[in-house]
Amino acid sequence: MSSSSKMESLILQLHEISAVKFGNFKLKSGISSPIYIDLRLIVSYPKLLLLIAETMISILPPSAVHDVICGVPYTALPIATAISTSFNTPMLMRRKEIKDYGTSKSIEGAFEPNQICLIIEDLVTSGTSVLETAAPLRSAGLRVKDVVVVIDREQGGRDNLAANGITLHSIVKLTDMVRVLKAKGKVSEETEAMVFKFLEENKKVAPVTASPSPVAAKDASVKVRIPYGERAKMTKNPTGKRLFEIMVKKESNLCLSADVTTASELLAIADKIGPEICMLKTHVDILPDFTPDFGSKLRSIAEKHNFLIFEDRKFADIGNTVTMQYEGGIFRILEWADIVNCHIISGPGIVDGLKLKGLPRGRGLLLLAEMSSVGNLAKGDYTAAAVKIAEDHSDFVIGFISVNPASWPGGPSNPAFIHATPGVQLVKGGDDLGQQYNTPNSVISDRGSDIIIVGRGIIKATNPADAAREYRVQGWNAYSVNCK
Ligand code: S5P
Repeated sequence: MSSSSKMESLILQLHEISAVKFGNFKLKSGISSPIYIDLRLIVSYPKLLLLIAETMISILPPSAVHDVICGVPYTALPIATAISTSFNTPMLMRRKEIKDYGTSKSIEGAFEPNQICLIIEDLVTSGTSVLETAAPLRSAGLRVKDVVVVIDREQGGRDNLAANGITLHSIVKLTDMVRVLKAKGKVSEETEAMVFKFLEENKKVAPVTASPSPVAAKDASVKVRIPYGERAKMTKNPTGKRLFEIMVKKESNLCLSADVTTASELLAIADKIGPEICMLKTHVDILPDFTPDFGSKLRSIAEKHNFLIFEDRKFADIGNTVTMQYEGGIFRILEWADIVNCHIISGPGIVDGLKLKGLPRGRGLLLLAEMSSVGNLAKGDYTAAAVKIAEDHSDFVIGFISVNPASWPGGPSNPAFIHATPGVQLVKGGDDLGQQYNTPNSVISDRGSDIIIVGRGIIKATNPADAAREYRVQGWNAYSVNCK
């Protein structure tokens, strides 16, 4: 059989088992599509599964060499298994949920650093799922350069993947598939026209999270955001302005939460990850070897790599007390931290207190408007009160710690304010103590935030520098894709 008749036979078999359906379907990206492809069904047709597995490998160019393969969970797992056993290629599995106990591995299987891993996927629309699998593979030290899929929906996935250094290979493109089905009398001319029109109108689907927020799902492909550079001109606070400018200069909206256990480790990681970040967040009170020169040492690293220092002090007391906590004590936070944050539980007096000390030094303040942990009380009226306080003190308040600013009534507020969001990892999940994680793309693109704050996702990675680069690239792509 020639390769094109093999392809036709495969397309017809997929149609035969109803893996290709025509109608009106809502896709993962939120858009409605006249065609829906469900390759989960192939597990019931072992011969077809094997044919797909063999065809996938046969279409790869010689450049797509690989040592191991990894299927994107879950639909592609049986395909990857079939390829693995047919071609005697070792397989890896990516966990969707990372456990915070045991080995906490996100990749199962044996591999060596720098081995090349080929990703196997059933279908690509925006490429999000492939990127979500590539990221932990890369963080684990593997190289990912190619992905092979059964069907390319031709809706931007190829470009989104290429932007992340991954070449897409597909057995069949959606338009070719519909053309074959039309030629074989399986679909009408109207259906064919409808699918082509849909593809024409939806050529570029922004990468989105596995579970987009309802707000984002409505308009995931049409959101437009004001560039950080423009917003730098809107803010009244010099530190807020510098932060936006650094983000533009370094193409980074990544804040490292340097939650390590000693000051020396903190300084080492700041120097190592510095080139990737716009901001470094500290919890100075967890460092047993803190010395008075800590601040000046960290500041010289911050100057070297051009990032701001954010002490995550979460002040919460009355105005008079926080002035002393900010300036005095052992830590002398005011001396070295460009940015601090506070709760608003005690009312606006806390901002007045911090401002008294911080504003003359040009420092900035973030208000905790929302929190990432399960069952926290910072929502609704509380969040709205934070916005009001910020507006009243826009010379000192530079923005918010937020979780889903797109869900706030009226959206993420005045663009002069910056949103920084903790609870970010490459896969959605949580820890055993209430932390909840969303992906960089979900936080920036769907939830309308500006900065991803990442702690353990980088600190605990096998190679923190590689992981930081991956977060930076994902965070930046999620921003720039919606930026006009
Ligand atoms: O709501 C919040 C606010 C903050 S500042 N949730 C958070 O997790 N944080 C901080 O972000 C938290 O104190 C920690 O330093 C960091 C998240 O770390 P990770 O290891 O879970 O990424």
